[in-house]
Parts: sequence; C-alpha cells; structure tokens
Amino acid sequence: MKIGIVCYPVIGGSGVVATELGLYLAQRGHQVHFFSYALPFRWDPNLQNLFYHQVETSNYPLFKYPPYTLTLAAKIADIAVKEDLDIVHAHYAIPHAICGYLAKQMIPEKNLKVITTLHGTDVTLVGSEKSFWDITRFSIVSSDASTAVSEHLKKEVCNTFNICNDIEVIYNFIDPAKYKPCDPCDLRKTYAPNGEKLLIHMSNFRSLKRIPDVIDTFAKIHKKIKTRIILIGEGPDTATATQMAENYGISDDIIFLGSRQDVASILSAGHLFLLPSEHESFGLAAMEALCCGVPAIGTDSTGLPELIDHGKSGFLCKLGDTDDMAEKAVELLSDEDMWESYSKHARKTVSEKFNYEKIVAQYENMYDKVLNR
Ligand code: GMT
Repeated sequence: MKIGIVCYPVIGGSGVVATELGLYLAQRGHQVHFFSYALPFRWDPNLQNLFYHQVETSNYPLFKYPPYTLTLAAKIADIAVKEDLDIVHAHYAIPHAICGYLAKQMIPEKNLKVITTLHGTDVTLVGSEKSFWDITRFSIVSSDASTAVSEHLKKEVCNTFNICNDIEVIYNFIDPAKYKPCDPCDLRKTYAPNGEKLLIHMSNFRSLKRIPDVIDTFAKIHKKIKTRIILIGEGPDTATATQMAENYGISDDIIFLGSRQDVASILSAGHLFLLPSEHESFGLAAMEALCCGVPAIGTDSTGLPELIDHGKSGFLCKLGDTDDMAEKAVELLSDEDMWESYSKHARKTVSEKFNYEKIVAQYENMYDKVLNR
C-alpha cells in the first residue's frame, strides 16, 4: 500500500504514535510518505520505503497568519497524484483531517481515502472550543474512517460531538523489546546513588498534566521514605515545578532532565511512574513505563484505567487527591514482594495488550477495509 501520514513533528503523543506507525508500516513493506512542517523527531533515516515531504509556508506580508493548512492540503494532493497514494492517515483532527479532506476534494478522480486518528486534546480541548466544534465534527464525519486511541476517547467523541457509532478504537502500541525492565540497573544507581526509590513523571508540562499534583504527591512520599523523582520533558509549568520544589525544600531530590530521546532506559530505572492528569485519552508515557515493569499511579477519570489495573499494576486515584496517591505510593514502595508482583503484572499485561505487531495489523486491516469498501 502507499500511505500518506500527516502529523505534528514535535515531541508529543500524537506525533510519536504517527511516526512510529509509519516506521513499522515501512518495515512491513508499505511505502510511507510523511507530511509535516519539520522532520518528525523519532524519524529513522535508515529505513527504506519512507519519504518525507516538507510543507512550506508563505511569509507574504498580507498574511498575518501564514496559511499552513492550505499549503499542507495542496502538498498532500500533489504527492497523492505523483506517488499514487491510496490513503492519507491524518493524526489529530485539527487541522490535519480537514487538510486530508480538502486534498481529496482537489483530486476527485484519484478517490483518495482519508483516515483520521483522534488523539485526545483534538476532541477534549481544541475540538470542544466553540470556534472549532463544527469544523472538528465535520472533519470526523467526512473522513472515510475514524479511530480513537481508547474507549475513553471514543466516549468523549460521543459526548462531545454526538458521533457514537462510527469510531473504531485502535489502541496505541509499544515494542516490548525496546521498553523493557532494566538489567543491570546502572542508571538507577546514577539517579538514586543512596538506594532511594526512584519516581518518574514524563509529560509536556501543560496545565492538564497537573504538575503541582506531581510535586505535591512527591513531597508527601518524600516525608515518609527516601525517594528522588526524575522529571522528563518541559513546558509551561516547568517553572512552577522548580518553584514548588524550592518552597518544599526538596530541590536536591528532584532531577529535571528536560526533553530526551532516550526515554526507554530512563523509564526502566524507575520504581514508580506518576501521571495525575486532568485529561488523558490514553497516556502513552504511562504505557511506556508499565512496559518497562514500572508500576504507575494515574487518575481514574481518564483513559488510564485501560492501561493500569488498579491494585495489580498500579493505582487509580481521584483527580487532585494527592494524599491518596502518596499513601498508595508509600504502601507499594515499602513492600518488596508487592512491588515485584505489580512490576511483573505491568510488564506482562501491557506488552501483550498493546503489542505493536498486533496493533499495527489492526491499522492495516482498517486500510484494507476502507480501500475495498
Ligand atoms: O498529552 C499531550 O498533551 C499530548 C497529546 C498529543 O496530542 O500529542 O497526547 C494525546 O495523544 C497521545 C497519543 O495518542 C495520548 O497518549 C495522550 O493521552 C493524549 N493526551 C491527552 O489526551 C491529554
């Protein structure tokens, strides 16, 4: 098959999923063409069958806001004809699904199929904004097929847009050979040289990730047991984290790593992953940690219950209940046998349920279905 993938190239869940899907599809013999304004950050230059089409913008003075959406649609239409693409797979509804739709209208003779994968904030935050609601809904219903990355997100699509039947859930995926428990755990010794238990949080530090809850939970755990925490990523609330760490007097035990490529080895050094988000359609970072055998604590009002088995591979707590999160963490980190059993359960369930071979095949089946319709 010849597949176009449209995605955000920057660090972030939807870009990671889109890029890795493209890489796996290319490995499985499909020809994959990426469209974006920069090279996706997990790009593999050594793979055959993989092409990148940079989308330019115009800085003509009349354009206060350069019309990226239009140049993207024109690029998709152009390459779809030149390379004879079968499908364009848009990751994130705004604006990618709309650009796919527009490209398809530009070349009606081509019968290009457009598939949209919804990732979360394109529905729960951006799509539900008044000014985006109609066009986001339109982008979903006018796609040849749409997928959501969790049952939780499928329900959000139903609640937000009253589209309840035509969304297929295809979970995000992972390669257990890349995300695996540490052995030997040298990096753990580097970050926790005095035998401390090591906590990890990884995100883009936007307000919905509830960074203050991460620090607050950590401070409460830190009072009871010897712990350190690694913070991977950066964003608007990085400064809040630094300030809170100073206020609590725990700066020495908080390690800010910023954005990193080598997250698998860092995650596997941890004892516990914290993701107390307000919104989380899936929680890619939590899946990566669990696959490394690191139990996780998350919020029960998100998609995290589809990843974390409460009382088996971690805990699901109420949004903002940092007392409960800290209490559960202390219980788990103080009991070796309990931790071992949670770690094993996390690794086993996640590596089976979200195995990339199984999930990439589900996307291939969906492509086949759409093309043969
Ligand atoms: O979490 C973010 O803010 C990034 C966002 C994105 O669009 O890149 O992530 C969303 O997509 C990921 C991949 O499907 C999911 O794992 C995240 O849960 C989802 N984020 C939210 O729903 C907040």
